Amino acid sequence: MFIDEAKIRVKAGDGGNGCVAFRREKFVPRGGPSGGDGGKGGDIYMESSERHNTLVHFRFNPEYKAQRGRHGEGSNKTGREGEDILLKVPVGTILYDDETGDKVHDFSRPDERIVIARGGRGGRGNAQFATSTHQAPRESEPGRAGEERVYRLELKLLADAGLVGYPNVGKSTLISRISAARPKIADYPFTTLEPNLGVVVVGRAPEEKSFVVADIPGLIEGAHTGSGLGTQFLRHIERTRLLVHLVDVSDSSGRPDPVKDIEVINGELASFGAGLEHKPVIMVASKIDVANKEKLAKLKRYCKKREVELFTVSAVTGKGVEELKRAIAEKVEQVRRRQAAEK
Ligand SMILES: Nc1nc2c(ncn2[C@@H]2O[C@H](COP(=O)(O)OP(=O)(O)OP(=O)(O)O)[C@@H](O)[C@H]2O)c(=O)[nH]1
Ligand SMILES: [Mg+2]
Repeated sequence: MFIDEAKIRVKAGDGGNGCVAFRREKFVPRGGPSGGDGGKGGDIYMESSERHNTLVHFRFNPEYKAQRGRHGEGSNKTGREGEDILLKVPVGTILYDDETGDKVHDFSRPDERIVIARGGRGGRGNAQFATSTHQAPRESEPGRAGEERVYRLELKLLADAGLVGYPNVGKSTLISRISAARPKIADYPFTTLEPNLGVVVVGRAPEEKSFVVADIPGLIEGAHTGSGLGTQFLRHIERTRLLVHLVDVSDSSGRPDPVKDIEVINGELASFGAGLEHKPVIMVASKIDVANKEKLAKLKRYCKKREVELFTVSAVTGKGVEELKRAIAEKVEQVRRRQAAEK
């Protein structure tokens, strides 16, 4: 199981202080108390959202402080309330109190909203302390402190994009280039035996987008009948929003025809029987630093004819990797929106 985690510290706004003041009006010799109450401090809310998929935004930004309430003023003016803060988390996030380890909330559906730190109440102004026997009170209250807490967030990751292709085409090299995942990479087939998940961040905070990519073992002809590592692990990408299909266009693949490679892999995906062949695909020509020109040209013609998006990438030199990252992020977003609308 792959878990994304983050720790955040939240501090709700303090309440504003109550005010001590007395009315001063012409012709009224001794005005009564008129100190207003302090405003309430801002609350901090947490809400589940279908537009978020990972917790990385909290890693860049682990502290949140809501605005304090304004102090009360004369003429019975209550201080303005502090503004609330709303933190969005992906559906599936589980919130724990970091100190006690207790589970606070399980965000299992979209648009669930809870308060995670309550703002402090405003203090009462002296107007509130007046009684018939105590007509000129000089006391007032300070605002209460806003709640301060440390939480741990946990999210079981589901992949948005699945890397597919023959063994040795550079799937693990690519995921290690675009995420913090560090799978084993080696110059022989079937290096990857278990799926690896990585969180990919595109753009800079606060506008960054993120998605989860899965690197799985390579497929070969006949995988659906058990050749190589079989197709069992394809269930890990059954629910991804799209596939990224890597085709080795160098001579190291030992296979002469990249188009045949694509057809074999597509055949294996279809044989798996989960509809993987109908998922949106981004095609990637990999190892372009050592590309065989004819292979690359043939792949380009094939993709053009079929109107399939093709990116040319070297995971070793980094060429084309940024463009690919952005394209995957965009397509993930598109599919995510479409799926949310269909619900
Ligand atoms: N020249 C070059 N070599 C690459 C590139 N990407 C990967 N390689 C090499 O190709 C070999 C296989 O890379 P991996 O990332 O392990 O391939 P994989 O697709 O994960 O392979 P399996 O896990 O066996 O399915 C390694 O020796 C990498 O160094 C690239 O862009 N250019
Ligand atoms: Mg691998």
